[in-house]
Formats: sequence, C-alpha cells, structure tokens
Amino acid sequence: MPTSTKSTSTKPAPKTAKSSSSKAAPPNPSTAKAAEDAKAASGTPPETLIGEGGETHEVTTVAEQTMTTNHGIPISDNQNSLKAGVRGPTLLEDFILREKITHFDHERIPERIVHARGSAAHGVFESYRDFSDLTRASFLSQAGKQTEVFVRFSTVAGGAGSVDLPRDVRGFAVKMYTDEGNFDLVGNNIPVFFIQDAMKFPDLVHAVKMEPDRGFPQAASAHDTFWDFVSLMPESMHMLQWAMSDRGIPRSLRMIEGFGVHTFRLVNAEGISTFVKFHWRPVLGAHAVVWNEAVKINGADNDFHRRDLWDAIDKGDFPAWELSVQAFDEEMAASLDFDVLDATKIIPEEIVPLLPLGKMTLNRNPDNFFAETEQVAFLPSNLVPGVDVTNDPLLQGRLFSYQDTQLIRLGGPNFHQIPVNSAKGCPFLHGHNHQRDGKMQMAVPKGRVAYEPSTLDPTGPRANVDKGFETHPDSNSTDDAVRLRIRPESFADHYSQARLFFRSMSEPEQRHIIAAFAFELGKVETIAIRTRMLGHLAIIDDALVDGVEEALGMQGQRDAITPAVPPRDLALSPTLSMIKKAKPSIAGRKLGVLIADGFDDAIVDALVAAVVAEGAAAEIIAPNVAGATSAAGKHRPAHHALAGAPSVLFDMVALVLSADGTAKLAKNPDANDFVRDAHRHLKAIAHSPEALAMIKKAGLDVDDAVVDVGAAAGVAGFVNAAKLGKHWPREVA
Ligand code: HDE
Repeated sequence: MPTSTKSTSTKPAPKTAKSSSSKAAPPNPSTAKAAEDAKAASGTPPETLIGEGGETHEVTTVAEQTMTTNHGIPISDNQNSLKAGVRGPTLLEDFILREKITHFDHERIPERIVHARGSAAHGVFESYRDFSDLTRASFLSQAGKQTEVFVRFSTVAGGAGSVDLPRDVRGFAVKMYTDEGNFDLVGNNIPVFFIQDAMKFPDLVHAVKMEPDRGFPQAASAHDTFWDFVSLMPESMHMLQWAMSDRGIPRSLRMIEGFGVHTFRLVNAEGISTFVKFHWRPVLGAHAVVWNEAVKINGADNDFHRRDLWDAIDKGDFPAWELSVQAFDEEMAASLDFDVLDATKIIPEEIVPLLPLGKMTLNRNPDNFFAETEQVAFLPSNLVPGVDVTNDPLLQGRLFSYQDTQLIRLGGPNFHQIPVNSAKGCPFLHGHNHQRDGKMQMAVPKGRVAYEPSTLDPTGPRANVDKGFETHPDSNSTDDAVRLRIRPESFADHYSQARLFFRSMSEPEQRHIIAAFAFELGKVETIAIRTRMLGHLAIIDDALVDGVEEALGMQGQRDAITPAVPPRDLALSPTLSMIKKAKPSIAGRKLGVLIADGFDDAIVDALVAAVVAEGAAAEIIAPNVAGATSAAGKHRPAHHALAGAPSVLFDMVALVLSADGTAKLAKNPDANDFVRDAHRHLKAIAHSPEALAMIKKAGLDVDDAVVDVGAAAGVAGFVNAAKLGKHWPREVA
C-alpha cells in the first residue's frame, strides 16, 4: 500500500530545519523581518532556529505566526486537502480548501474598460503660496502646505497585461487627499481629446479596442475600426496629431506632461470664478523614444515603464512635477477664436502663460499592487470647494461615468471605504452623512438616526453653508433654457489647431508624425479609409499629406473633403514641441556599459562616475551575468547578461572592450544588435579606442555622438553629447 507524504492528521506542517523548539514553525527567510517586527511589537524575544546550513534564524512564536482562515480559524496543514482515505476523493467538508480556492477564484475584478494597464505611486503635493486670490481650495491656501497624493499612470487601449510602450495616450490621474476631502484631477498626457461630446465615448473606445470578432490587435490603434471611426469624426484631427507625435511613445512615465484637458474653474471665497486649464510639467522634462525602439522595448521588457517608475522611487530618485494653471476670465474666453468648452482645443501658452501653483513629488511605491493601483477609483466628480467644472459636454459625461463604472468594477457603493480611496486627509475617513448599508459596508455607524432633519440626534451631520461645496452659477444655465441635442457652432473648426500643432513641431517631430500616420494607415486594410484620412491630412498641411502619401506609395489618392469651417493659420506655438523646449540633461537616464574580459577599469570607473554625477544611473552588461575580468585582473560583476539587456533598455551606451574583447564580440549577434540598435535609436555611444573597430565593422557612421573615451577629455565629451538626447542628424543620415 502506497504511503502518503503527509497524513490527514492535525500535526504541524513538516519541518524543513532542525528546530531548537518543537513549537516553532519552519524557518523562512521572509519571516526574519516579521519576527523583528513582532519582537518590537510584543516585547517577547523571538525564538532562534538553526537552518540546514547551520545558519540561525530568528522566528516569531507559533501563536504570532499561525496561519488562519479568513475567519481566524488556525490551519494545521497548508499542503494537503482533506481526503476520504489516503488515495481517496477530496471531501466537500474541507472548508479550509474551499475557502482558499473560492477566494482565489474571485481574485480578479473586472479590469477598467479603458486605462486598464496602470502603474502608480504615493507622494505629496506642496503649494507654492497662498492662492486664495484665485481659489478657496484649502490645499492651495498656504505656502508649503502639504497634501498627500496617489497618482496612477496608464495606457488607454490595452488590457491590464499589455505592453507599456504601444503608441497610445497616457492617463495621468491624481488623487489629492486634501483636508476638505478628495480632489481627483483625472487627466492625460495630451491636452486635448478625440471627441467633443460624451455621447461618442463608447464608440471611440469600441473602435480603438481590439476588434470584437477577432480579439486583436491588442493595445494598438493601427487597425481599420479605429481609423474608420476617426476618419468620420473630423473633431478628432487635432488629437490625432498629438497621438501620432512622439508624445504617444514616452521614454518614461517620469517624463510625461499631464493635463486636465477640460476647462475647469477655480473659485475664491468671494465667489469669483476664474477659468483654468491644469498642466503638470515633469522636472525631468518631457522625452520620448523612437518608434523602432518602442517596438523592441515591448519585446525586451513588457514592464519597461512600470519598472522604471518603481526603480526610480525605490532608490530614492523621486520623480516630481510642477502643477500650473493657465488662468483666464470670461472676457478672455470670449475673445478666443474657439470655444473653451471644446475639449479638442488648447490655449497656446504664448497666449495664456502658465501660473505655477505647486510641486508634486512621488516618494513611495505602493505596498500592494491590487489593493492600491488596481482598486483606486478616480472620480472627476471629486471636487473640493474652490474647484468647479464647466459645461464642457465631455466633462459633464465624465461626472457621471466614473462613479458608475466603480459600482461594477469594485462591486458596490462602498468603494470609497477601500483604504486607497478613503478621504484620509479630512477628519472623516469614510465621509460624514446618513448613507448606510450596501455591499461590503465596513463602517459600523452607531445610533438610531440615519436621516436629517432630526431632533433625536442634534449633533449629527448637517449641511454647512459656509464651508460646503458650492456650484458656481453659470450664465448659460437659465431656468428657461431649451433642451437641445446640439453641437454648438463654436465647436465647428476641427482643423486650425491640428495645423497649429503640426507646424509648431521641430523637423524631427514632423518627420515622426508623418511616419506614424504612414505606419498606422499602412496597417489599415480598407483602402477607402486610407484615402479618407489622406483627405483630412490634406486640409491640415501640404507637407504632412505629401509625406504620408509618399510613405504609403499612394500619391494623389486623397479624397476631396470640404471642411465645415476652413482652417486658419494661427500664430505658431513653439512650446508645443518637446524637442524645442528640452534642456540638455541626462538626469534620470541610464547608461549601459558593455564590457568583456580584458576591459579597462579606469574607463568604466570614469564613465560611471561622470553619469552618476549628472543624476543618471549606470549598469554593467557582460557576455554573461557573472561579469568580466579587467586587464588589471579585477573582477567586475554585471547587472545583466548581454542576451537579456539589449541597448533599447538604455538611454546611452558605452562599449569598453579590449582588442581581444572587440574581436570576440564582433562575432556575437547580440553584441552587434546592441551597437546597431543604439546607433539606429540615435543614442550617444562611448567606446574604448579598441571598440571603434566593432562600430566600423557594423558599417555605422562615426558621428559627433560616437565618442572615443580612451582620451582624457573623452568622457566629458560623451556626457555632453548624451545630454543633447537623441542625435537627430543621424536620423536624417
Ligand atoms: Fe476617462 N474613463 N472617460 N477620460 N479616464 C475611465 O473610469 C470616460 C476621458 C481618464 O487610473 C473609466 O475608473 C468617459 C478624458 C483616466 O484609474 C471610465 C469619457 C480624459 C482614466 C471613463 C472619458 C480621461 C480614465 C474607466 C468621455 C482625460 C484612468 C475606469 C466623456 C482628461 C483612471 C475608470 C485610473 C478612466 C470614462 C474621457 C482620463 C469608463 C465617459 C477626456 C486617466 O469611467
């Protein structure tokens, strides 16, 4: 008769280490910290266990470590289910197994219909001064006033497990736990949107998501249904310019701008309203990768952005953004040549400059991805006194949609009680009112009064005229307003700002927009959709349409489209260009140093020191992960094996190789891809004198950003080249 490895007895789990105490649970490296915490908390000295290798482990006592069911019942065996006989069937009676499996079966919640893939962090917002002239919002009421925040960045179209670098808009959602309740600024990294009215949002999302019959493409707008829809919606033309620009493939979530998109209001204590557009500007500047790099990054590291954000915060390199507003009054709004309620329009900074309000720093990674990043619920309707909305018909739809979506996603009306969503900055964690009950109610309200007015509970919650949120009266909403389903005439110019954006770009950015349209339209199978889109591009700019037609090989095949309002030439806005406003810097960037046996220690040390001094990081790559031995006989461990660290994972690279190392790596396909891709992706390349042979053998141009670091001034020259970011002249060559 076969014997089981573990009987159905209630004895403790089998021990894996020799124990000095028969009561103690087996040693587990992860329990060391728990044991310390338990010791600190209880004052009871933990027991010491001796492991297999003779090492000692401090562990906490049995009672503190005992695993229990969700109802607190101690568990005696976490390896085996309860069976009728040694080889018999599992019993329904095994409530421990059933509870564990049932909980597991329900671990997933519906993913967000849009913005499913996200990465988040905690941080703090600090006001620069007292802005009470502009708003009564308490978080902006004093210089240095700090408010805790939770920020979630996301892609829009892909599912929760999709890649980090599709061409897509990025969500930039900020929850501020203010002392007057939560203020959620739920924005994007692009200041305009595809549509003007909430009525079209489900259509837009259905068009961009994977096509419903085939279930692909995942996380990509390059397919027929998306372009079919947008080519029939001229209002999307401005946003398409942004989405096809380098903004769609950011280098890092730490390097994206954020925008509130809609026109909001700030309202001061006198009830005076100022229109505002919210802007987040990253301290590290806004930067992008190039398309071929994005495609390869997705293969090399699906979690490129998520990892980058986590790593930076983990090592104390905290990303920060400045919050600004463009503030303007009704008179100014009326003087603009478009409607400020139209979310497909920007106000160029050259017309209304940015007023900086404060700084946000992300300084803590989530403790648990699901509990925080997944369960966070952002609501554009989370407005604090002093911030108000406008009649933007897109924003008005959002005020309804987010509350509604949380009910299904988080399973009921008490999602505000989930710790990440609770109003922890104000005195009332779960609000203070007479709402009661509902699924998963965590609060235990006392007393018999759950209504107002009441005399039975005179101290209960009451509305407060002085402190309460007041909706700003709007001159457009009158008692006798007619009910209309209408798009205002003032929303009708769909092309002027698309033209403004394209023409304000630098030359490389224009080239990338042309390439992106050509790539996406090239994936569209239906020719009529391509020709329709070309018709729209022809209205925007001649160079744009000619470039796209040429790249598609479809010269002159554009449809003739007559715009409802012919576009006008607006004064250009250079601040729209990421390249034009980039400052030379490598802060927050990463150098990859490729070494092999026989390398020169001094060069590696000098390179690492030089980039670290500029706020960048350096990682060593060697043919295998154990590292390599220098000419001087010193062993240097590697962060990565070459096969697992293509150059797309770095912003700049160095080849520090001896003549022998160069000869060997010149035959290695991974090394060749490393250097070719770095060159193709316009990165600064440092090389030891010997490694130049490899660059030349690969047939690559030795231009200004390919720098010999054997000479004394070499390293400084390399850092200066890297500070300029992508080496654009190489792209043309
Ligand atoms: Fe959203 N959007 N959206 N959106 N949105 C959601 O809410 C919606 C729009 C944005 O990290 C959903 O909790 C409608 C504009 C971000 O959790 C949903 C309309 C902007 C996030 C929803 C818009 C955004 C969302 C899906 C048109 C930029 C992710 C899950 C009227 C200003 C927040 C959820 C996070 C998420 C609806 C348009 C930004 C379905 C109806 C414009 C950053 O409620």
